[in-house]
Amino acid sequence: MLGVLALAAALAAGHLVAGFVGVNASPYLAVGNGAIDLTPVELKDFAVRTFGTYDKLVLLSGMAVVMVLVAAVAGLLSRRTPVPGLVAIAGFGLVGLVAVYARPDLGVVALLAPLASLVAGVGTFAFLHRLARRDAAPDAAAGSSRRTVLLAGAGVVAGAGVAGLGGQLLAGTRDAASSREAVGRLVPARTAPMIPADAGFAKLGTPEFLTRNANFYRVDTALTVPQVRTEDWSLRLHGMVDRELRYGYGDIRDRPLVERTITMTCVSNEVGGTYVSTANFVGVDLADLLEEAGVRPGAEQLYSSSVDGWTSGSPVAAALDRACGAMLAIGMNGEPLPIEHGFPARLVIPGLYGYVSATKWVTDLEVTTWRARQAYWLKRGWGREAPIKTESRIDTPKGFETVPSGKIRVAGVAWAQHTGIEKVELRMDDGPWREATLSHEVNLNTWRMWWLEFDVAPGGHQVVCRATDKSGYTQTEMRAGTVPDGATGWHSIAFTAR
Ligand SMILES: Nc1nc2c(c(=O)[nH]1)N[C@H]1C(S)=C(S)[C@@H](COP(=O)(O)O)O[C@H]1N2
Ligand SMILES: [Mo]
Repeated sequence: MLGVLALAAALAAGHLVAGFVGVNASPYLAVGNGAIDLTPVELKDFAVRTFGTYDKLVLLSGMAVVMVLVAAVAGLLSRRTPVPGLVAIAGFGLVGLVAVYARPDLGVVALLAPLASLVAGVGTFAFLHRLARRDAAPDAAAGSSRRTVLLAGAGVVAGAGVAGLGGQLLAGTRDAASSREAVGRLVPARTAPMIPADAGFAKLGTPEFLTRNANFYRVDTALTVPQVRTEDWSLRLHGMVDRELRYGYGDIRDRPLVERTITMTCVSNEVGGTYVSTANFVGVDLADLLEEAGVRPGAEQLYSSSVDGWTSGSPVAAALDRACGAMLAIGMNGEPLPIEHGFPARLVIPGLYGYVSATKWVTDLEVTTWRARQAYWLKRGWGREAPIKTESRIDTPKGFETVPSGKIRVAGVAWAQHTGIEKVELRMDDGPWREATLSHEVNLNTWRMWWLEFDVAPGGHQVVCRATDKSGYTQTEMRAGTVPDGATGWHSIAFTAR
């Protein structure tokens, strides 16, 4: 119990100080963030695939369980002498210090948080241990001093609760929600064309053509969503350019804004997966900003950084290609960017997986070469060039669903951003490939829905889909995993007709 109490005191003290020096300095979160950065790529990919958006909750809970166990065992080993407990708590403190020190987005002041943890943890353990030992001494007035230990323990719990909560409240006062509300309506000078009713087949079980912000898939390494207020935000554009530029939020907002309908996809999307969503993004042309700065010959990589230290490398050519429509986006589906999708500003480069194109909370753009800089996921084994692969997915029927026999409609979605979908074919059991009806094409950078009717007899069935894009490429049947540059293979669904 003493070990766990000391741990609670340590975490709470660190969290309180982090309320002043930046929430990511909280040792618990810093260690979690450090764990994310150190996680081998296969494990990270497994976590994203298995736990989805809950991957962070799973990580934090796992850490909590491990810490409580270690603290409890250290406490048990400290019956005679406080040394094992002190060593364990100090060890935790050191791990916290290293984790905060290693964060690219935290300064030296942030070290105060893990230091507070170290002092509070060690101090609490030594103090409670002394009280408890006195209690166990042969000449102790047993009852009264046991009560003292329990009272002290309760005091620690209360103090830790207040400190932890205080840290949480302090961090909350710096959140970006009110700044986001103050942005008001973003009115694009050029709006995206209206989405026609026949762009989707939601009634047949495919997704809505435009994904609501709340349903838009989310993938990032941030344990706590970065809180950046517009008044604190700026974007530095530098490197191999004729003149370095810096934009404030107003500089971007006051330019003529464009709106584009774009389907984003994550490289961690498995065949049949859901890390694909579509939105109307509002912002400015990345090519405009790059041309203002003047890109020098020999530039290859647009290396972008987020406030939280995450980085991404995109081909400069893709960012400059006006036909591609790369953006610095500040709005999404008629609202300022949601905080978890990168408020105040993010990159969106159609046709490339998110990790090489879609930096959220972006504050720095460096025009450089591939040799000079290596972005976050590149260092961890993912590919440098990562165009989105042509894919298709069956949404109805669901896997292992039972449907009435007779006429059934199979429906789904396909995407080949930048190239466009030419056709989607389906094969039921060992029948011939048949072409599905495609939805209205909104633009080449968005997904397309499809459906096809089959007559199915009672019994088990298997339906497979494959898309062909406008370059003439048909999805390969060869199954490949997501690492290093995106999964391949045909999506198939097994179902039963009754
Ligand atoms: N700052 C930051 N930006 C990021 C990431 C990240 O981890 N940190 N993840 C990228 C990845 S892998 C993807 S797929 C997209 C997802 O964007 P979304 O969460 O808005 O859907 O954001 C990209 N931008
Ligand atoms: Mo991603």
